Amino acid sequence: MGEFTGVITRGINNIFSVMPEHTSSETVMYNCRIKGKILQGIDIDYNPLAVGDRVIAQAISAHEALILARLERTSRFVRWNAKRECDQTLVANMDMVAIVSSVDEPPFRPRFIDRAIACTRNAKILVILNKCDLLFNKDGDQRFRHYQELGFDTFAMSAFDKEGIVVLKEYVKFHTVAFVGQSGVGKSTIVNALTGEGGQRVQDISGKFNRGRHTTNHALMMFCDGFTIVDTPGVRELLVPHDNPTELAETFPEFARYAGECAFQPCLHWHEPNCRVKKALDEGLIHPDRYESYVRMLISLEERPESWESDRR
Ligand SMILES: Nc1nc2c(ncn2[C@@H]2O[C@H](COP(=O)(O)OP(=O)(O)OP(=O)(O)O)[C@@H](O)[C@H]2O)c(=O)[nH]1
Ligand SMILES: [Mg+2]
Ligand SMILES: [Zn+2]
Repeated sequence: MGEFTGVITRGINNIFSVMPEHTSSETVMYNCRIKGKILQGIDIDYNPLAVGDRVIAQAISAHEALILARLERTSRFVRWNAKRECDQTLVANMDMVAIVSSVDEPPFRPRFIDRAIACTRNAKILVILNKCDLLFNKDGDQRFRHYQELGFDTFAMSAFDKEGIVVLKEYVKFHTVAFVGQSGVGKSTIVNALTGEGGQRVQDISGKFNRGRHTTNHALMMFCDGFTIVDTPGVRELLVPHDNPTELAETFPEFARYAGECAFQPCLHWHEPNCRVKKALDEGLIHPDRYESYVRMLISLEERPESWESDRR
């Protein structure tokens, strides 16, 4: 086959599964390593390749190839890896990120959703509330509905309810969707219902939900009829990437309408005087918990060691 372009569907310990483009059968999958271990021209990152990356590879046998280069990414879901002190791309080139949360087991955590939004670069967002068969508290319900008021697509469902899955299928049709969220919210259960195959393992919980257990331990891309899905492992903590902090502010659509009127430009809407966003907050035009969520992310950026700027290059 020689050189070909393909997409990474899975990566474990620097062995990547690559599906060549323009083939319809999943059986033609290549196990790949990076040629020479280092990819040319790629920024130092936790991992140079992520699921969804398009690569140029060279076949060395019927089922093995070497990855020569990574093509430019159109989008990514990226987080800060605190242990390694660098940004880590979890999924690349998806056009939609489905941020899955749950009513309970584990409890609804809107600040996790806010972080996941801030980790999404250049993809449409769908905020999913799963486990709607469980009882939801009023605050949570109000906070979830706020995402819709902010202009995000939202969908409340139960993975066990077939009608909900049919509606969700319409949302994801013609898209490449990455499912992200805390561990145990039901990502794999939803993915399995959508794909109609028991591809990813689902954790069976009896009794109290165990926070520490992660069922899905690597991201996996699956090709379905009319859409493509990436299931990802749940993370307990999601830290926002170390970008320009103004980019963080831009992930809050409710700030945008006021940001142009701030006295300082660009404004972080924090300690700056005559900040129109803070005025809007005081006037009750911005949800206080969303603002709190923003400030916490901003502080987490400030707290990162300065060493990394110089380490990075
Ligand atoms: N009550 C209820 N339970 C659900 C629902 N969806 C999934 N579950 C259960 O939640 C548990 C966790 O589901 P998973 O699909 O493994 O969750 P996950 O988000 O993939 O978890 P990780 O792979 O660890 O990130 C399983 O016991 C599911 O049966 C739902 O809509 N309602
Ligand atoms: Mg899972
Ligand atoms: Zn401001």
